[in-house]
Amino acid sequence: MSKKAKRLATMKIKNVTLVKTAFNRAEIFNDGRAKIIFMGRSNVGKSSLINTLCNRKHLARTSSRPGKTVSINYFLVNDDFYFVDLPGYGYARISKTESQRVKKLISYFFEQIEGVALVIILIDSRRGFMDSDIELLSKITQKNYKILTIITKSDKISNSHLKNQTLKYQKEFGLYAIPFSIKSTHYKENILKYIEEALNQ
Ligand SMILES: Nc1nc2c(ncn2[C@@H]2O[C@H](COP(=O)(O)OP(=O)(O)OP(=O)(O)O)[C@@H](O)[C@H]2O)c(=O)[nH]1
Ligand SMILES: [Mg+2]
Repeated sequence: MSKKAKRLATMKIKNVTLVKTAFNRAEIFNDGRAKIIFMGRSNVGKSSLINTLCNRKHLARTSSRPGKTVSINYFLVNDDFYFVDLPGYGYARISKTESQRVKKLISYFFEQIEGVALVIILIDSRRGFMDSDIELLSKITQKNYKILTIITKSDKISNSHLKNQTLKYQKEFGLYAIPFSIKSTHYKENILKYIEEALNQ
């Protein structure tokens, strides 16, 4: 069976393993497998989203304190492709040195990385796109990656506000947007379907 046909038959996430943690440039690695990248500000909910998609509570470590993920984590899914959890950026209370380190590591990562099937940018439903998001997005838009916006913590705002926000971001940035909340199973299938389509393109 072709890889594509196999994915269509098995997009259910069956197994997932953390195979690599990169703290610095030298540790960033590439292989032939496709990658789904999760990027966004500290505390926006990247690691929580990965856990929900994989049906695992503690696969990627999460915290109410911003700056939990400090390394680039590669999770191998179904022995086929990677979910890559990036460290968060843009947290005001983090030291300048640490903030610079994270930004440089992410920029370098995007310069080096191959096989990107999709970049998922996570945006907090209460905050919207912030300067640090735009700064990093502008660095990667030249690369012509397929980009998906996920509006996180959607349980924190009303449904009508969420609808307006979703449409606004789609219009403003021309990026398809899907809401998400860890408190509902409602959005997960939609996101998995989008990921599956990106992998098969
Ligand atoms: N109410 C609510 N809280 C959420 C949601 N998603 C994540 N959180 C909480 O937000 C906090 C941060 O979540 P993480 O998944 O660690 O965020 P992150 O983007 O990985 O953060 P860094 O690793 O620091 O960059 C945790 O306390 C989560 O429980 C959501 O949909 N709704
Ligand atoms: Mg994290």
